[in-house]
Amino acid sequence: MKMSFRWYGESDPVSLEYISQIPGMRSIVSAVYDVKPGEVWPEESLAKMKKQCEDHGLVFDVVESIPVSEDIKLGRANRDELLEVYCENIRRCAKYGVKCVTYNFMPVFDWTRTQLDKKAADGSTSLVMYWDQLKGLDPLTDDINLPGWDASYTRDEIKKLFVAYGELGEEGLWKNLEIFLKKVMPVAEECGVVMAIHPDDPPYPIFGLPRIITCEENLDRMLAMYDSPANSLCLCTGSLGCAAFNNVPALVRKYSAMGRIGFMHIRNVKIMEDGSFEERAHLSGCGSLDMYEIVNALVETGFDGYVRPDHGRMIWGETGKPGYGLYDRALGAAYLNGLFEACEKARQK
Ligand code: DNO
Repeated sequence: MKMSFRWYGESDPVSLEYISQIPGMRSIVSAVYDVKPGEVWPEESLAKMKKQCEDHGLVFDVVESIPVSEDIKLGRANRDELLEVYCENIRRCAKYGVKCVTYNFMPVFDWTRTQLDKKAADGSTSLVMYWDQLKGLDPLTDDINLPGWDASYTRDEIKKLFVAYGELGEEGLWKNLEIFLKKVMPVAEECGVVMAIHPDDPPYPIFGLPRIITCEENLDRMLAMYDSPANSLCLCTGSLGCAAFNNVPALVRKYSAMGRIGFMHIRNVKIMEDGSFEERAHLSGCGSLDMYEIVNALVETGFDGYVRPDHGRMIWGETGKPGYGLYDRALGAAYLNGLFEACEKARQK
């Protein structure tokens, strides 16, 4: 496996120097942030990022994400043009050494949480989703403004998107995903890039928006739509793992054995009785997921893709981007490295 760390570019309060000091750190996961979704990424930006990483002994070989425009997901008239831009961005990333590109097919919003700084008894804070903070809210009539949601949409635009996705429905979204995969995957294959789709977070419908990358049956359906190692998963343990119907270690074992995991996002979550969940420290004992079983499944199936410690808590007084501070993610990387070493040595005996 190749250990990696997400870095938000020059504006990230966590520096490349600090990241390079984490033992075993190899790769940087980043993106070009100076253009809008749907635009071509300037080569100079990619070249600069590659050089900045190299200067710190790191490799920029994972992109998270090339965003998929709503118009592609909705199959609107300008889809073909946008798909061309998408493919060009994959080619450009490959030219600068990128081997893996993460993306998602979630309507309107990426991850959903109700609070980004929930304080635990020990004083640390983390991201949570509590059902009682969502209950009764209706996106068509209420002014919903959840933390982390794209603030660039006006209320009116959001309403229109909700209506459009309501009309499209799950099967419509599947159809548009298939069109996306059939256009993009041959390009990825040609330039040696693995495309890793991120699961819906959380993996069930929110406010009636269709969600399709959610469970084993749907992951199978997605992978079968284009049967190639280029069409892979970004298996996010915390996203799939906040629904009790997903057996995460079993999913990891199955898809890793099939060679269809390009990227692992590893974090722990605690599922509450009513289905709400809290992001917790990476350690198995801190949440609902068994990290040893997850790592062991990767080791036993010979996983050689990318791994990153996902969302950390804010600890030791650190401030910054929720989920993406230095300290707890670094602890996560150290813990995961320990699990990998132990599982690998046990296997060699
Ligand atoms: C959350 C991340 C996601 C992920 C996208 C991939 O912290 O894991 O936002 O980057 O869903 O496109």
